[in-house]
Parts: sequence; C-alpha cells; structure tokens
Amino acid sequence: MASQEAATPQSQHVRTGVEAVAETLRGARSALVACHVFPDADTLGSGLAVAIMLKRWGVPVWVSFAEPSEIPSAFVTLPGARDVVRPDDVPDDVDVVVAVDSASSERLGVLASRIAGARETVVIDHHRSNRGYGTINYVDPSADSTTMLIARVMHALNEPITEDIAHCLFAGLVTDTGSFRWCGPAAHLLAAELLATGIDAPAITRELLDTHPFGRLSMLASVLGTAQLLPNAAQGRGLVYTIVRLADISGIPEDERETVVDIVRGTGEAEVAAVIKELSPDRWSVSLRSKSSVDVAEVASALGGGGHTRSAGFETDGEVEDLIASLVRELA
Ligand SMILES: [Mn+2]
Repeated sequence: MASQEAATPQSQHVRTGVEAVAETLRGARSALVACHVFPDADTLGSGLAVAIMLKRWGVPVWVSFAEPSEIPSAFVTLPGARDVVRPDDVPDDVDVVVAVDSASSERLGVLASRIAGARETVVIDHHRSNRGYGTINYVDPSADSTTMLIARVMHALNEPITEDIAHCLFAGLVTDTGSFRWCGPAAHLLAAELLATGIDAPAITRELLDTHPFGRLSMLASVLGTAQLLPNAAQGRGLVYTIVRLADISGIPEDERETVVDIVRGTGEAEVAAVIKELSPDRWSVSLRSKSSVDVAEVASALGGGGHTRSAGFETDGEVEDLIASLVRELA
C-alpha cells in the first residue's frame, strides 16, 4: 500500500476536521512540521508535540521555522527544541507538511515552498483569518490555543499525552491565554489534564513569561517614556501607542519587544493599545490589542494583516506618522 501511495499526487479533495488530521498523520511516511516565522510558544509547543508523537511512531520528522535563524532562548527548554532544524536542513521530499498556528502560508516564510512537493499538507490553527491552505484543514477559531487542537488530535488518535508532550502543549496554552486570563472552560480542563502528567507548570510559566534579560529594563524605560494617549480615537474609547525603535532593542533579543504590548494595553484610558516596532528603516510591524469592544482583527485586516478579535497585527512601510494616521482612521 505504501508504494501505491507514494505515486499519489497532491490530493484533489480538501478535507477538514480532527478525524482527517488523525488519519493523515497515521499514514505519514515522513513529515515536516512547520512553525510560523518569529515563533511563539504556541506554534513551537504545537509543532514539538506533534514531532514527539510522530517520532514515537518511528516516522522521520523535522521541525522547523523560517526566521530568525536561532530558536529564541525562552524556548530552548521545551522538549525536543534542540532538534529543531533550519529550513535548509529539511529534505526536499517530505511526505506530509504539518503547518501549526499559521494563519496563512506566508506565515511559514520560506517553508511555504515545501507545500507544493508534499503529498498532503495538514493545517492546524485557531486564527479566524485562516482560509485553509492545506489539503487537510483543521481550523477552529473558538480554540484558545493551537495546542488545544493538537490535544484533540491526540485524543482522536488515542495517543497518550505524556509529560514531555504535556510540557509542549501547556507552553502554548498558558501563553496564548495570557496565563488563563482570556479563555473558556475547555482551556482549564486541558490544563488540568496536562498538570496531572506531573509537569512543573510554575517553572514552565516562569521560563516563558516571567524571565527577561536585565537590558529589558532600560529598553522599557526608553520605550514606555514615549507612549502617547489619544483619548478621542476609537470613537472616544481611546488609543494608546508606543514605538519600539531598533536602537531601543540593541543588545537584547528582538523577541523582548513582544512583551511591551502587554504593559501598554493595561492603560485604563484606552480600549485599544498599539505597539509599533521598527523592523528596518521605514518598515514597521504593529501589534494591536483591545479590551472588550473593538475588533482589532478587522482593523489589522484592513491594513494588510490579521489575527484575533482582541489581539492582531500588521506590517507596513513608510513614515511612522502616516502609519498612526491610518490606524486612527481605521479605528474611527
Ligand atoms: Mn496561537
């Protein structure tokens, strides 16, 4: 049967749902597990959990992400993180591509090119903007993290969630829910299941969310000192924003700037928070957060990005003043 399947071209029929994912993973002869660029704990936790399972089955598997070239230091203690390979080290002829937590194939960077050569592409994601670029799509925007969907795949497979897998799944769960501040009962139920395996949840959380280099303190001092409040923006509900310039993060890991928005969005006078990050001169990546009434996914989509209702983003070129003006316009 395997030799017949080897000749099968990319499937014509697109299938959806957890059972189709389970079936496809069962039939995988080799796999590339593709995480999104500038990976977070949800994409890496999801990818590493799938890889641990496939390895257990004896399936050759490579976990990779396109950018940056090194795994961020906060994630090196995730089980299997040291086996993550660079895109160039992934063989050309993998059987199945599994894309995790990536709303579009563009989010896979150079790894997106591997989809064309694969027999099947499995997309597992919880972003509402995901249109399903796989041959098998399991997209559920009601899930609080992609690792929740991975847990459901494992349940469908009757695959035991061992401590190493639980560690990976918890990493995505605790970070994407803001330490369980924005999530439903299913997230808490999964947390209970994962904790029962014996993982050290406080240590995992501390490593992922509460550990930063000393240099972050002066970065915050400079960045937060220039924050602006526009109380009339967003129909009078308020916008607070700050800019993180490249000079602000010199000497500290780039991913430290991702933590700025969590501080800025605590501003009581603003429904919407934005952190405008300088990627290169006149190239910006913008993180948006809202509290309760503004759909920032819609705002980000209008500006060329995407995301979730309360957490979204986009990238753009040009003068930062123009960027702020268009953001205010979209919020009006
Ligand atoms: Mn996620």
